[in-house]
Amino acid sequence: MTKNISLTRYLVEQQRSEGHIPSQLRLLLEVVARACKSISQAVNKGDLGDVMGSAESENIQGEMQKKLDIIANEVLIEANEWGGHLAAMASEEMEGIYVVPNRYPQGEYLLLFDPLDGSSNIEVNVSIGTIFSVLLKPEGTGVSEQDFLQAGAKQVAAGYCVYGPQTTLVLTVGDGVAMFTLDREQGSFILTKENVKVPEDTKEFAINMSNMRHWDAPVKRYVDECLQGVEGPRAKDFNMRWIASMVADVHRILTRGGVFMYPWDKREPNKPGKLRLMYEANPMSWLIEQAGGAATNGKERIMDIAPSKLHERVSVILGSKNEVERITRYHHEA
Ligand code: AHM
Ligand code: MG
Repeated sequence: MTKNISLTRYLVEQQRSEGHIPSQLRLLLEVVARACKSISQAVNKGDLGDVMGSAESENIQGEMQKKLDIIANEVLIEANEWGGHLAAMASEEMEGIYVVPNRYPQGEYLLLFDPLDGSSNIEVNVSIGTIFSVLLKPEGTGVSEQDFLQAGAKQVAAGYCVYGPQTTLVLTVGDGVAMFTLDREQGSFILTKENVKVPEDTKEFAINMSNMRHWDAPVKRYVDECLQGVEGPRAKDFNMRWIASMVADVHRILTRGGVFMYPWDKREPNKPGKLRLMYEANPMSWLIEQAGGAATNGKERIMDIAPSKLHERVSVILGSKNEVERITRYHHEA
């Protein structure tokens, strides 16, 4: 790989060679990356800055907000609202959509994000991240929440930034998955991996085992077979990981394979799952598919689900293809 390809150069070359990225989308992605840089700075300050702890408020999902949830949300909005590339934004931390104010030109894209994924890991200094998804606004004047309700297959760009030992931005515009590491001396994201591939088979699964008694039979069957190791039907020993930051778990899977599950469970039977479709499951599913993996809700491909509301939840099974297909088959057989 040619050394020192910045995100800017990568995007310009994508635009030139494949015509994948119109200039407005290129600007949008650069602005999101810039926002991630500044969120990364805030995350790194930790107890030295006024960024830790609870914000003493609740979001629309009934979850307590941390200061960093709110800071990251504001950084993304302020960075993106003035550039003329967006019509509106939606976030895990805002009930309704945020329409670009009249004082700025309106663009043709819609941006959705989970500004700070893995909030429970902030205080314990474990990797957290930002997840984003980009859609095109349907034709017509004005913009409404309805415009956002498009299946994941309609995404035109998706990615995440993980704030861990390194800050890494992972991106797809539908031409494979590329990873960029933040070079703090240069202040820019540098391409460090291209054509990322998820191995089709794996011996590693990720699920919150404390919910085991609440799972549905197909999930129990799959995990039980993994736990039986060489003595069981899978005839191999499995390893388990659970970081409780989806960005970090997905990053591991994009790096060395594995399967991630946050399935429906009986704790709140009326909710299809914990994770949100539009700004968590869809972008991660597209990245995983672009890397040769698969993503389903147990029954169907996540990216084919037609959303009925902005903060819709979904059961998530994603990662190494053969494993995801097996778990999906167990659901169909049940
Ligand atoms: P958040 O966006 O409020 O941080 O919640 C999503 C996170 C995911 O990153 C992670 O996979 C999951 O919630 C962990 O949940 P649990 O604490 O139930 O294991
Ligand atoms: Mg999240």
